[in-house]
Amino acid sequence: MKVQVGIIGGGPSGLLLSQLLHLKGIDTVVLEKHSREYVLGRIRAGVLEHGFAELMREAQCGERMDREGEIHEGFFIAHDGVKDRVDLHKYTGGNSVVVYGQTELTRDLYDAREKAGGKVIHNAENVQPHDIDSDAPYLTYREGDETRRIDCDYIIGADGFHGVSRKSIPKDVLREYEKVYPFGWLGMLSRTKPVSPELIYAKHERGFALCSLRSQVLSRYYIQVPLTDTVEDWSDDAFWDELKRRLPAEVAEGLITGPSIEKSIAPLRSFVAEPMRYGNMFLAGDAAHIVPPTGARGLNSAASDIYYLYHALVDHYQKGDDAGLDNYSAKALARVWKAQRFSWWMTTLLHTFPDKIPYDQRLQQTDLEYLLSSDAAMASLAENYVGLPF
Ligand code: RFL
Ligand code: PHB
Repeated sequence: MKVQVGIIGGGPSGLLLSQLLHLKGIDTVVLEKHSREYVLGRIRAGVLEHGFAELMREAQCGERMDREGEIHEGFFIAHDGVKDRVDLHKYTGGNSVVVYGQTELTRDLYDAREKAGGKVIHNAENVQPHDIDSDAPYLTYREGDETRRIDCDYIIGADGFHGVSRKSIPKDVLREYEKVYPFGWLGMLSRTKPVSPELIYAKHERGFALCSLRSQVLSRYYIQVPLTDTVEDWSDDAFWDELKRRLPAEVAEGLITGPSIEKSIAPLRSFVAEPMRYGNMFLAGDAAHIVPPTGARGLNSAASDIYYLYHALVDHYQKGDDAGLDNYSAKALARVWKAQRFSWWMTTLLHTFPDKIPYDQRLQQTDLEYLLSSDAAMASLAENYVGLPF
């Protein structure tokens, strides 16, 4: 098989790029290691920035998002038994975010690819990029007993943090920056009415908590837990009790509990790999960078990579202009690092760090007091949360 662009990974990054390129007449194949059901079973992001929503519409995949997603013009920060509102709309001159689950968004992308007859190969085993530093790169993968080969002009590594593409870049070329936090998030999904119509990020000495949602009948809650905890350590009752302890009393009193549909623990990590291009292979999304979920930046950063790559590839195929491809890594990384900074800051502001010295604790408290008393600080938070311009 020969295609123009071979994409490794059928998560949101790979599927969105494939769909956008298809609409410009550029031929792609997506090789996904897992089944569609497996990919759609992973409960992940819930908050989309305006630019991402626009890209979904450009990909002709925005219809259900616009119908079922919720526009949020603010969120709350709870601390010391009270909650303060961050007015995104006011501080960004009218901007907002869309609450729409990654699962639903991925489903919409799969449906669009299927409808257009797009080539998405599931359960592709042992995917390998070859000759990526040459003008004739190709992919191989195993299907049953057969090894299949796909020749392409470009390879896109959109295969997430544990994928194969980043690992194919020689060690002396790739520079990796990493920060691992000494805790994780235990997330739980439940078919209950959310405790608040807008998200609540809660700072508490027992640990951070987040009240999020997927719709007005589907809640998503998180609590900070030690890395040594497992899902089995947390019964539904224990989760609800701990969540309540970390919320202001008036919020906790209104919390509707119920059985969990899903529970999982995600360790918190910041990671960037540079450069995001090697030869004719380009990295995008979690394959190149990870943030702790506190600032809701992960999926949104992936979308900005896709935005740059999409325009760069269209310029190449339609105008013979390679400037976008040549600048891709530098341009994407500039925005990636800003998302890193913001996610690190918001994580540091709101979590309980086991090894924090009293001086650091006072600084953290002061950081929050300053934020809540300063229009300039609020505007900075709001501008980053709704997403910096592409
Ligand atoms: P994905 O989603 O990991 O998809 C990569 C795909 O590649 C496949 N794959 C391979 N395929 C072929 N061959 C191989 N060797 C392969 N290895 C892997 C995988 O099966 C998978 O299908 O990466 P992508 O597309 O770059 O998307 C990134 C997002 O998934 C991620 O950034 C977000 O989920 C992060 N995130 C959030 N981001 C936000 O913007 N807003 C949020 O509110 C938000 N909340 C979250 C989050 C992530 C979380 N977890 C669990 C890490 C909340 C949580 C709890
Ligand atoms: C979520 O709903 O899963 C979610 C929302 C906001 C975040 C992280 C996760 O910052």
